[in-house]
Amino acid sequence: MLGFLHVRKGLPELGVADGLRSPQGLFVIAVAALCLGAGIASGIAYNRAASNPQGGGFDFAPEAWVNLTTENTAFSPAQITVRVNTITQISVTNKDTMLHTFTYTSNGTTYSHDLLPSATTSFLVLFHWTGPIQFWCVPHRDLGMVGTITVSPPAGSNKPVVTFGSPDLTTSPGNATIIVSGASQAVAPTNYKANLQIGTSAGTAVAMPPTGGSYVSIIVGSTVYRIYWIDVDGGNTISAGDQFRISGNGVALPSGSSFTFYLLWSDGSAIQTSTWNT
Ligand SMILES: [Cu+2]
Repeated sequence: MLGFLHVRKGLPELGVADGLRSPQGLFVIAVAALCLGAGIASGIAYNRAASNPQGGGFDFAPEAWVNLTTENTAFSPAQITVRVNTITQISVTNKDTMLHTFTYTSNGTTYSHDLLPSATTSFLVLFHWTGPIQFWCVPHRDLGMVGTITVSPPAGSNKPVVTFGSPDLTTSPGNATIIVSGASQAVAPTNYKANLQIGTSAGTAVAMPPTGGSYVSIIVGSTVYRIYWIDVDGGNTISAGDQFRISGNGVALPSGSSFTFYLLWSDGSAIQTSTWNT
C-alpha cells in the first residue's frame, strides 16, 4: 500500500474543479443531477482513471452511446436524446480545423469539453431527471453553435396518455393531419413509434423522427408512406398542439382507402389511434 501511494505521489492530483474541464484525451464523467421543477443544483465530475495503471477508476461502462460531429461551426445533430439514469457516452468528432467545445450547464455547474480539431472526444454523462439541457461551443455560441440534450424517460415506463383531435384532411390537401390535443407528459419523439394500416394491411412500426418537420417512411404492401412530426411549439417533445401528417411518398394519399395511424410507445405498445377514409 505504501508503494502504491509512493507511485501515486508524483502524479498531478486532479480535483473536481479540474475535472469539469477536460482536455483532449482525458475521459471525464459528468454525473449531473438535473431537476427542472425546483431547479435544485448539484453536479460532480470525476476523472476516469482506467488508463492509469495505478489508482482508482470506474468499474462501470457506458450503457448507451451518442455520436455527434462538429463541422462548419455547427453541431450535427444539434438535437440529441439521452435516457434518464443511463450512463451514456457522448463522442464528438470535430471535423473542423478549429477548436470547439461541448459545454453545458446543469444545475448551476458548467461542464466543458475541449474538442480538438480533427479528433474525437468522448465523455460520459448520467442524468437523473428528464428534461432539456442546452449545450454550446464557447467560442462560437454567438454564431449559433448550440444544441439540446433531451433527457428522456426510460423505455417502457411512464407511458404518456396522448389524445388526438379528429383527423383533418383539408389543412394539407391530399394528406391527413392529426393534431395532438393532449399529452400527459412531453417526451422526445424517439420514445414513440408509429405505424400505418391501409385497409387490412399494416406496415412495420418505426421510431418517430427525432426533429420537427422531418419524417419516417413506412411501407405498406408495396407503397411507401411518410409520417411527419410537426413540432408546432418547437419544444423538441411531442406535446399538445403538435401534429402528425401522413402523406404518400411525395404524393397525395390514394383515394378510396381506409387508413389507421397508430401512435405506439417505444416498447411497441399502443398509445392512440386515428382512422379516416380518403
Ligand atoms: Cu466552436
